[in-house]
Amino acid sequence: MERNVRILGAPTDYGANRRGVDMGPSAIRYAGLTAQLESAGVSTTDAGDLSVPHHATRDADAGAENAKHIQEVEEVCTALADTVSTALADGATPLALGGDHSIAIGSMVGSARDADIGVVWFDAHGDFNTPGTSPSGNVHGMPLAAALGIGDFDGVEWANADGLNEENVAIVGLRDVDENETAAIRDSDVTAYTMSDIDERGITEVTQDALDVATSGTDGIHISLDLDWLDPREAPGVGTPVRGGATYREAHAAMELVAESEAMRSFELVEVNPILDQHNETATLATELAASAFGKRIL
Ligand code: HAR
Ligand code: MN
Ligand code: MN
Ligand code: MN
Repeated sequence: MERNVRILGAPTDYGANRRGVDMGPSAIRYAGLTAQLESAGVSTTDAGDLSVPHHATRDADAGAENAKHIQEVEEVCTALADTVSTALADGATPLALGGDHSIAIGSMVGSARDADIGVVWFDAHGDFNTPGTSPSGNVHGMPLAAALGIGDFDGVEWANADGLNEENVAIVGLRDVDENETAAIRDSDVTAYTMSDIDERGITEVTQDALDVATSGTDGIHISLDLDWLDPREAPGVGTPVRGGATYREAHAAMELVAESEAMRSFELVEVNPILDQHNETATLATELAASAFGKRIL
């Protein structure tokens, strides 16, 4: 049966301190997302954007210093979780467009509402902080810990992804992790691959291992693609660029393996910041990688 991808825009930057990432959904659409997806042989439906509270209507310093704008993040993620879960119930594959990476809480909660899922998290960062460990208070550095109910997030109902367990989470591409975050990742049962692992073993083997972790005993997987996973030379339009990331070819190779796994249940593209981008190239790259993840092949 043909896959129908339902595009869900989440134009929010409440989880990040860089304004501009809220324009990501627009930039990714202008870059030709639907045409790219259709070239991968899937049909698409664009459900438009979730409504996100405007900054002008909210206190700039809302939320605790160690979890900025947590109320707005909750509102957006709760709405996204419902939209993702409805898309799945309708037989579609949700593709969420961020927005900053805090939206992943909503994607994972929705995807794991009626299923056991695994997650592969492509990112320079661990996103494993909690309000207790975060050096910034920005929630986009916390979504994995939140969805897994780790640390301060224990008992935070709206953020907990029921059908997701640490054993089925793999992080790929780490190169910028905070001290306490490193300890939390080590103490957990998630599997983490650094850029050094990719250097040593190659992207194919590492991605395949990550997919094995995520698919083992689960009903399907959520793929979270933070564009800062790529090297800033390929993806300059991100809020928190870190040198030494995945190359253009490595990123495509990884997404092609995602498609080959045939396990994808939900997908998201996050952290595209058009204000910091050059000629929308990061958004364009996001559309191309999405096509690879949905099975686009040259021959
Ligand atoms: N680890 C840092 C923090 O918690 C920076 C993390 C966020 N940046 C992202 N997430 N784009 O992947 O603040
Ligand atoms: Mn991230
Ligand atoms: Mn990141
Ligand atoms: Mn659980």
